[in-house]
Amino acid sequence: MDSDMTFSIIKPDAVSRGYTGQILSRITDSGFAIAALRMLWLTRQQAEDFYSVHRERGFYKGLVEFMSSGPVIVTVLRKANAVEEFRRLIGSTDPAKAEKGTIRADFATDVQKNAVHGSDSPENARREASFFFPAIEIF
Ligand code: 3AN
Repeated sequence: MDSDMTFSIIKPDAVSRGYTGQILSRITDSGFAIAALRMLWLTRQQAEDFYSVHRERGFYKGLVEFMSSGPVIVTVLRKANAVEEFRRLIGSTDPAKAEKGTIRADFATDVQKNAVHGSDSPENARREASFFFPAIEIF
């Protein structure tokens, strides 16, 4: 996994509202190649482990509950400068503050149910991708 890759989750709110196809189209239309993709339903334990960096935050418990509330789509995406480019495409954490035309501005509900996750550094992209995919399944 190199610095031209990032990791993303289409979250339970967006999957359950039927936005998976539109969000994947936005992603590939923006020049990202899909290097790995899977649909799965996180257990509470997996959600706790994935978000363990936020353990001390007030929103942690609610976040774990939400992320394990329904199926998600996990993807590894490839593009030059992928982490930064993807965070630009999805917009601010709070959709009310997200720039017009971003995925969160168009598909998210609120700061928790914010439709998508995108890694915040190449190091975290590597860690998060390896949480779900063995290297042999990242193309
Ligand atoms: P981002 O996903 O934009 O990198 P983080 O890493 O600060 O944002 O937060 C991880 C996730 O935690 C967010 N995607 C969101 O679902 C949830 N979250 C962040 N801030 C809040 C908040 N103030 N209240 C509720 N949930 C939050």
